[in-house]
Amino acid sequence: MRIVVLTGAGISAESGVRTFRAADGLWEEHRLEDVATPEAFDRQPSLVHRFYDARRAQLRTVVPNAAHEALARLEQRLGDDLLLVTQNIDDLHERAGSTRVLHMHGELNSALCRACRGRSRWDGPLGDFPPCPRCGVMELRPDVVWFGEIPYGMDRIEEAISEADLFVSIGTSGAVYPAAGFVQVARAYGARTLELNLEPSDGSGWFHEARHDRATTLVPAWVDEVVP
Ligand code: BJW
Repeated sequence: MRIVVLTGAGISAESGVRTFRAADGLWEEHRLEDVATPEAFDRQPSLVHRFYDARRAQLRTVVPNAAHEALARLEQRLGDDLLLVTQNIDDLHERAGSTRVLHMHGELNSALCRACRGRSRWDGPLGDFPPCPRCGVMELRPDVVWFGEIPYGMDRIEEAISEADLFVSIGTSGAVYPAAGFVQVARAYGARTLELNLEPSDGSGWFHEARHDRATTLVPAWVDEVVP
């Protein structure tokens, strides 16, 4: 069975990583227009760097949870028949043991040079405007996909969804496109679709089946069903 799993902020919530749209979410403290658009970075690069530098530093204080671990176990059994697409910029899937992870919205531990377009692994802060390790120009930005930018890996994602028997969406509000539309793409290609989320997402009605509870409860139980 070929499976495409899409994850969002909800899968990392129980590890202590804040989601975006909850009452205590990141967008409560920051207007997304101020920190998550290329225009915001042009206007106030220091503010945007502070936002991502703090999240990158916090990442070192959290660990994967049972939901990340269950998906790593699923990959061990399914191998190439599983593609894990994540909207998350944290590295908790990899630290749990997943290797086939596509970060469609980029990664916190990566920097993108606006001069040479090179991507470099980056664990420290960017707010002191360090030079690009590749070209030396001080034009590094967080390697994340902001509103109005094209997500990474769209061709590979569409190909995998077109071949999938099952599409599973975990811990995402379904508020941000194109990820929010993957369920409709999957259905158009004939896949069965399943939502695992704390509450019904914006697109919950598109799924053949929806289960609502915490990811650390739902995901291990679902993985046990698929690979007993
Ligand atoms: C739990 C839980 C627990 C909690 N267990 N569950 C009008 C209509 C349609 C589209 C558009 C439009 N105007 C503009 C657009 C496009 C725009 C868009 O979608 N805007 C919307 C606001 C409408 N999209 C874009 O601009 C994208 N690019 C694009 O479309 O390019 C064009 C193109 C595409 C494809 C091909 C060719 C061209 C880019 C979007 C970039 C999004 N970037 C961000 C920031 C990334 C860096 C960062 O992390 O800071 O990505 S925004 C933010 O939202 C982040 C997330 O990945 C993304 C999704 O959030 P997510 O993961 O769903 O989190 P939440 O907080 O919303 O939800 C968490 C869920 O978990 C909730 O449901 C909880 O209940 C649940 N939960 N605890 C289980 N314990």
